[in-house]
Amino acid sequence: MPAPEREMKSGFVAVAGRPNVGKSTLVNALCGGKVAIVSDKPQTTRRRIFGIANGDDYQLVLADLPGFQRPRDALTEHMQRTVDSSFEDVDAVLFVLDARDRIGAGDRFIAQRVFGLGVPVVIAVNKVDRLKGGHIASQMQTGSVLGDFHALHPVSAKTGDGVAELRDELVGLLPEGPLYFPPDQRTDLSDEAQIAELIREKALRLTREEVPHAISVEVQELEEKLVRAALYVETDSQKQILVGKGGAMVRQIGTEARPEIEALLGRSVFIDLQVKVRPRWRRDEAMLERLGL
Ligand SMILES: Nc1nc2c(ncn2[C@@H]2O[C@H](COP(=O)(O)OP(=O)(O)O)[C@@H](O)[C@H]2O)c(=O)[nH]1
Ligand SMILES: [Mg+2]
Repeated sequence: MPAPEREMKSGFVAVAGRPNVGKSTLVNALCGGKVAIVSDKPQTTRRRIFGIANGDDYQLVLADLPGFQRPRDALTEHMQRTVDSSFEDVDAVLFVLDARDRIGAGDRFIAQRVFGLGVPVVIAVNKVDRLKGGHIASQMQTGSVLGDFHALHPVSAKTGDGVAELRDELVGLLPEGPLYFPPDQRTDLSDEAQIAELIREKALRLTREEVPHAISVEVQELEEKLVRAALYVETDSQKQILVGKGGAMVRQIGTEARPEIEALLGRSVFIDLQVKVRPRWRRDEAMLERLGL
């Protein structure tokens, strides 16, 4: 007799929370590998990225999202539209709070949105590695009045504390369903898009003030031994910063990105980065479309 088919649970969970609370870091931790780039600069996540946690009998698809914000230009407007549409048709919401910050108007604004969706909301109080027990307890208490939540988990995306329990909780909320992605896949982004994001992450880390927001990366060639990418900025002075003295900054970006790009591709590559000025690309609809934003 053939073995009975194992029951598969699968579904989608949208990840909500203010900028910088650690949504992307937590998605990476839940998926057991890096799918989304992380930085201490707001607006690091610009588009929706599916992070996929695969188990023997489940497939949990997490939608990592930009933080909620007031749109200021075409880019941030696209980002907010992405956030809005990502809450349609999800099986649950993971609402991430920062254990270190005061729970405030920003969190309550998001709470208004997510508790009205009619799906279970799981709250994660993240970054507990930075706090003592007493403070964690009081933060959990404050978080718990945000709405009628299904469960509340203290976690550290950084150390992994509480992450397995949180994953089990979310999987428990999924209906029976098919595999939406091949079971060895951890994200829906193409190799080109993942590489562009990794390069942008290093550029974000190495720059400050207005420069990070002005950077976009496009992979233009991906060959057996070569990755060619353009880093776009909006002004000549931003370009000077990104190029650095004698090209030192852009070289450093390539050096830092290469190990992760090679790990992703499973082969060694030469990385050719060019910094280009594209005035006002954040307001340019055609450019945003080209960049997948
Ligand atoms: N100490 C600590 N830092 C964290 C944790 N999770 C995220 N971070 C840091 O918080 C910052 C924002 O993280 P990110 O995932 O990009 O936040 P997002 O904007 O909500 O996606 C980064 O500097 C992370 O390294 C955590 O559990 N503990
Ligand atoms: Mg993020």
